[in-house]
Amino acid sequence: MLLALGAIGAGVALTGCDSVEDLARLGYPEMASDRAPVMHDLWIGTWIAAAVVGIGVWGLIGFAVIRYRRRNADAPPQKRYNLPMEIFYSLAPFVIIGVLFYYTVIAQDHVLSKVEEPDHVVDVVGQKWSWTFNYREADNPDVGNDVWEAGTVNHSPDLYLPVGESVRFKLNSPDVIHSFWIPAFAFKMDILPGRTNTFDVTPTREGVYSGKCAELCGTYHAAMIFNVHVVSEAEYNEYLKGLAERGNIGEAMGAEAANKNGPAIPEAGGAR
Ligand SMILES: [Cu+2]
Repeated sequence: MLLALGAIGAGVALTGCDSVEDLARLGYPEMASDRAPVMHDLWIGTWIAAAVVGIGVWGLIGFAVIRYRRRNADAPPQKRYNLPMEIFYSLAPFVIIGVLFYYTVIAQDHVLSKVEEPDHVVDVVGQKWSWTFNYREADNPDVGNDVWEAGTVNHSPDLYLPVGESVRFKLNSPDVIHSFWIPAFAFKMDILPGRTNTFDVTPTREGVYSGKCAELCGTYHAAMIFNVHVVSEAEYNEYLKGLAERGNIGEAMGAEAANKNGPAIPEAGGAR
């Protein structure tokens, strides 16, 4: 028990939990999208399953240590088996995996579900080694154009999203496999060259969150960070109008186009 408390204490210290709410989420990020709660429940459920298994194993170890402790100098019998026990520990892992699999599939279906008509569409380009965001807002009377913003290795781009409105992300890569990840949204999806992956999400909480590439994609993978600003509709439109004023009208779907407004990406040999 002391060991367990010690392990929990060390875990809390190491993960930098600084409030009771952080602790209650067991390190899960603060939730900022409609997809996050179901992933949170899966996370907590998995921890509960792990705790039940852990306590059971510790209990059995303790029981065996005390019940079968050495009482005399004779060596214990070396060839014994216990059939029910062996069947149990062969089957139990399959049962555990089956239950976790079942709940994972349910959570996955929910997270991947599409909305009928997304309020906004953002074409994301993950290029070596930054991001380009194409906002498809030609039909939005407040903006009137498709606009884009591109980051570079030296400048992480900003992604603006209106709170409470659904967004469809279309993920494209002109070069290698990247992975689009906003931890607070509890969502991550690979970006594969030659194919467009899509997912829908509704940001639910205003704030600034971090986004990153979750696939080791080359030399400057670590530079593939971006800032996600979940803001009011008015602030969103204002920001996109600013992009249009900077001349970022139309689309920037390739790495070359994406990098034209910043310093060139340093070429790295063998990064593919
Ligand atoms: Cu990447």
